[in-house]
Amino acid sequence: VIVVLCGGFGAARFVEGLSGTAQALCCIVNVADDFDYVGLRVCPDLDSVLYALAGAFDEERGWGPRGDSLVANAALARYGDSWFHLGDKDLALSLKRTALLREGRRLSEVTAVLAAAWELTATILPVTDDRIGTALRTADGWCSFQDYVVRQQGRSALVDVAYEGAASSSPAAGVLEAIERADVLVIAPSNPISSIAPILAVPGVRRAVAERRRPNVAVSPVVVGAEPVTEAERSRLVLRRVLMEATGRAHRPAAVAEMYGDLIDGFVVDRRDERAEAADVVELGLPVLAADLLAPRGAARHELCADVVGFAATLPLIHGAA
Ligand code: FO1
Repeated sequence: VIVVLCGGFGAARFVEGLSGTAQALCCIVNVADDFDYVGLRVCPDLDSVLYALAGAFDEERGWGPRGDSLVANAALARYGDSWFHLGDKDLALSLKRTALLREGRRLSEVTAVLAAAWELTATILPVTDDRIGTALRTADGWCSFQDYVVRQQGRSALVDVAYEGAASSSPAAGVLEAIERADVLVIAPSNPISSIAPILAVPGVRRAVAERRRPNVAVSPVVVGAEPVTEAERSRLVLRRVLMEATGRAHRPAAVAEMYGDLIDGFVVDRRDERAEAADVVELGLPVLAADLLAPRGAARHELCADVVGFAATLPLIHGAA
């Protein structure tokens, strides 16, 4: 079994490449940017992973299923509630999720029901069933993640980041077991501050990753040597840079490797960054694989994912040694 720690957009491309390969797949997903929108529970990262595994994710737009319409969103504009562009099909998913949650079911159970409706073979686990939230602080005070990123369009400078509720949350059933048992654990190329850090902030998760006696690898979300192509890529890059800089880090692959340093046995950088970045990662004591992280959908992406898993399998265990 391969376990992947996932955010949304960055992880979506990666898990799509992993699905359909020989090994079973379990995605442990961030929920700290979930929020309530017009009375509905919206879970952007769970949904991006679900659509990606179903082969339906709209990569161009960066969220939701391909070919979705915005009829309800346009109608909501009348009531001043259209800042979050939840498409019509996507709205249906959030409606169903909210209905099941109101019956008293846990988010992890609800996610399993939704994944089954899409006939997925991979497992999708929210890291916790509890409500946790990334909070961002600007000069005007604290605000929620979606408020800052989508409603305010990330206009003001960030000075701090916090994971509300994380310290008192518990991992969802199956999360720690999946981490313990996985043959390979991959930290997806997701935002280290807003996607991976909240997963690791759920009590027990970081320790379970550190105590594994099988390889852990991380894939760089940062590619320095290529310009973003789509608006979705550009906005994720800007958000990642702002969050990394606000927390005192450079926006570089080596800085991401350093963040995960005590948890991983190897790090994957884009081949365009090999010359500029690999030496600094090796300096941290980590073996490096250079691969085409921008591989387009289809065979190239499956190959990338197979290479990452193959690389992990060759690594001597160095994590948790400190
Ligand atoms: N991101 C945006 O920048 N604007 C949107 O209108 C928007 C709508 C949206 C709807 C459903 C969904 O699952 C995700 C959506 N996202 C949108 C992306 C989401 O907010 C991401 O969590 C953040 O943009 C950070 O990656």
